[in-house]
Amino acid sequence: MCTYLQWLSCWRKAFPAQSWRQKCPIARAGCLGPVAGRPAAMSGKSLLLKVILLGDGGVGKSSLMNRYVTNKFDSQAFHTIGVEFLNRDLEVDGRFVTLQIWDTAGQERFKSLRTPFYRGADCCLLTFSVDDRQSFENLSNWQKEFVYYADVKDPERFPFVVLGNKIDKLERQVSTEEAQAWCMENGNYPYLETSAKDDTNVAVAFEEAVRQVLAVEEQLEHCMLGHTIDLHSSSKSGSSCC
Ligand SMILES: Nc1nc2c(ncn2[C@@H]2O[C@H](COP(=O)(O)OP(=O)(O)O)[C@@H](O)[C@H]2O)c(=O)[nH]1
Ligand SMILES: [Mg+2]
Repeated sequence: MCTYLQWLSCWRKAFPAQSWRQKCPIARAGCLGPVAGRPAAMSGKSLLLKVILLGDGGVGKSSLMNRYVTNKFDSQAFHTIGVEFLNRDLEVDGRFVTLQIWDTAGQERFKSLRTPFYRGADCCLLTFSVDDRQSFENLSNWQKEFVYYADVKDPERFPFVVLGNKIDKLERQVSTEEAQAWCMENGNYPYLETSAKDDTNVAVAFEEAVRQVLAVEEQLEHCMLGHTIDLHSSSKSGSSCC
C-alpha cells in the first residue's frame, strides 16, 4: 500500500509528461477527464495553468490577452501570426497562479499547429464578438475542434468559459440571453461579456477561467485521495468516486 503522493510520483515516473493522465486507470475511467493531457504544473509555489483563447479571427482574442497582460489596447492590432503566448501571475481565492495565455490565428495555413497548441490546456476560452453573429454560430465548431485536437477524454467536465467580446459596440447581433442559453445547453459554461477596448470584465474573465480549473483540480484531488492503490498488485482496490 502507498500514499497518494507516492502513488502519483510513481505514475509520473512511469508515464512522464503528457501521457500519464491517459495511462492512469482512474484518468481513463473519467476522473481526470477535464484536463486535456496533463495536470496543472507547479512552478515554485505558483500553479502554472495553460489557458487557450479560441474563436473566429477578429473577435478580439489578441486584444483580450494584451489588455489583460499589458493593460494596452491597440485598435490597429496586427494579425496574430501562428501562435503566441503571454504569462501573468495572479492570486485567486488565496491560490497563486501563473496563467499562460495562448493566442492563435485561425488561418488555414497554421492548422498543423493545432495539436501541440491545444494539448495540455487546462481551460479553453471560447470567444465570439457580440456584433458578429457568425462568430457566435461558430462557437460549436471551435468547441468540437478543441475537444478533438486536445484529445479531451471527458468533454463534459472540461472547463470551458465563453466570452462575448466587444460589448462597447452599440449595435449587437447576439443578445446576452441568447448567449447564456447557448452556454446552458452546451455544458452549463460560465458566460462573461467583455470589452478589451474599455477593459470591461477582462480580469474577471481570466479569473473565472482559473476558478473553473481549480474547481476541477479540487474534484480530482478528492477523487484520487478516495482511492487506495496497491502498487504491487495489478488490480486497484477502493471504490471509484467518479
Ligand atoms: N470596439 C472594440 N473593438 C475591439 C475589441 N477587441 C478587439 N477589437 C478590435 O477588433 C479587431 C480584431 O481584434 P484582434 O484582437 O486582432 O482579434 P483576434 O483576431 O481575435 O485576435 C482589432 O481592430 C481590435 O482593435 C473590443 O472589445 N471592442
Ligand atoms: Mg489575434
